[in-house]
Amino acid sequence: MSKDIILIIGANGQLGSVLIKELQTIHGIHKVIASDVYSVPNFEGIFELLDATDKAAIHEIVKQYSVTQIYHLAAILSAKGEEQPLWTWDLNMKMMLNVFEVARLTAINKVFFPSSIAVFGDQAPLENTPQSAFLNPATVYGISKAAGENWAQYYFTNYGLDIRSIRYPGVIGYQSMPGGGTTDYAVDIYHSAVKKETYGCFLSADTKLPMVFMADAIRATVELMEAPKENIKTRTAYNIGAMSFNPGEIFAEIKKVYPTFEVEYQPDFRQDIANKWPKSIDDSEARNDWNWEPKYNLKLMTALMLEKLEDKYNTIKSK
Ligand code: AKB
Repeated sequence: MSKDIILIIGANGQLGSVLIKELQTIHGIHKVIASDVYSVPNFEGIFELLDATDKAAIHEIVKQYSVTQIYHLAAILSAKGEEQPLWTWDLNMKMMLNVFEVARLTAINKVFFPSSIAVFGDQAPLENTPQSAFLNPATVYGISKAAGENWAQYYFTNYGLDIRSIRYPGVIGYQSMPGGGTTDYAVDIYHSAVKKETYGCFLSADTKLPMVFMADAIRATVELMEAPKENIKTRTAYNIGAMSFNPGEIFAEIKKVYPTFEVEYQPDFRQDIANKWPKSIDDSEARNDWNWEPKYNLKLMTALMLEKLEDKYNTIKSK
């Protein structure tokens, strides 16, 4: 069993709520401290209420539990962020810099900070977007992630702080719901299909975006964090790719299982965000440096999403 004590900030979010279980399995349930600004009922493990804009509060938890690693997952995402740009910037930057500063001043040996494909804008090639493409993000969320990547590089260069990061594409899982993102449609659509509702899609049928299944996203995170330090050549954030599809293609895949399922396309402001994001990702550096390799494609993921969501809704009905 590992000697590390892990603090997860944003443990109730889409990724955090799944990652926490994986980290509990790897490190032991008493070695993982989950934290968020709100609590969830029946949480199994150690949980602390934590507002990450309060640096002293983060410091206190790190001291209290002798934390050695932090996964900082809390952020306002792309679509929600556009509603209140300055508030989003303040919040995302403050939480992140608080985490980096506490890590610098304590015995933290590794930090995980998620970045996103939102760092790219219309100056980057849309297909096979390279690791080192020019970054001109069009959303406040993307700007905050691009700044965060540069801060990660700065803390590594100047203080030797081992911060590791991934530019996540849209993450799709049955365990948790995303909130406030532009790629959220690719989770919502499965829920509508299983509930036998018509889905109102906020992106057009041909809007291709890169996506990753939750199991692959979690494995990527753990593999990056466990990779030997000398293998980590990118100190901003790694591109990872897994699959790319558009709403029309995911609809067609679902329709094979639910022939009566229907989608209505009602593009809104999120269409403009998606239009500037990569359609597919060149992740050769992640593959070379820490052997990243996705396992799920659209077909495999759809089969699993529908099976697991059917179980979930049937259990709810039978209660
Ligand atoms: C979003 O849509 O904002 C996120 C992301 C791609 O970072 N899912």
